[in-house]
Amino acid sequence: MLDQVAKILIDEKKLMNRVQELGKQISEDYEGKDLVVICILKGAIMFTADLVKAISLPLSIDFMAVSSYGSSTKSSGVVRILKDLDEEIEGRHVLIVEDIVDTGLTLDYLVKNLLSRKPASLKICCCLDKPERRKTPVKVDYVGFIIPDEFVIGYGLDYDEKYRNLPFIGVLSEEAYR
Ligand code: PRP
Ligand code: 7HP
Repeated sequence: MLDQVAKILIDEKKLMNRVQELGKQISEDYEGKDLVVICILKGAIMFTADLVKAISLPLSIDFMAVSSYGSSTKSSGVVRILKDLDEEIEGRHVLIVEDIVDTGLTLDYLVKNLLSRKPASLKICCCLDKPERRKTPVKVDYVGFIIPDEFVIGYGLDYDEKYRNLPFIGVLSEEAYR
């Protein structure tokens, strides 16, 4: 699998350090609040698992699965809900946790959808932000890393459902696309 990685963009140590910083900031910001962390499947699983361990507050975790990429490296622009939340979020403080914000279409859809359920507040925490690719503006409250316009894999991110289990963020080699 490693021979399909052109380069490592963010290594495991850098990821873990940044996750700790984000967890500390989120713990301060949500002190005394009823916090629901929403992990957007599947890409955000690794990031969410590490992030919630770095948050020193009582919280609940829920999951939503949406898809806009299918098996390609390009967003289809059409967001589909594959799995909805188990819990009600009305009156609660909601933090969406995503692996990456790219075109912004997924988060734009999610924000509109979740705001219609009347949470007390709604914020976004993303591990990676690729601002050059944005098609619609999205206000991301907590950002792990800003990255260039390269297709990345690992730490939850896939290409055709593979490479999610790499412990770092890497760039996929051109041979792997073929
Ligand atoms: C990926 C990623 C984000 C979204 C970001 O999800 O996990 O949810 O794309 O792209 P955007 O900003 O251009 O909308 P994907 O649909 O590939 O599903 P996955 O998380 O299951 O891999
Ligand atoms: C979605 C996505 N999935 C994996 N790698 C990337 O660079 C991506 N951008 N948007």
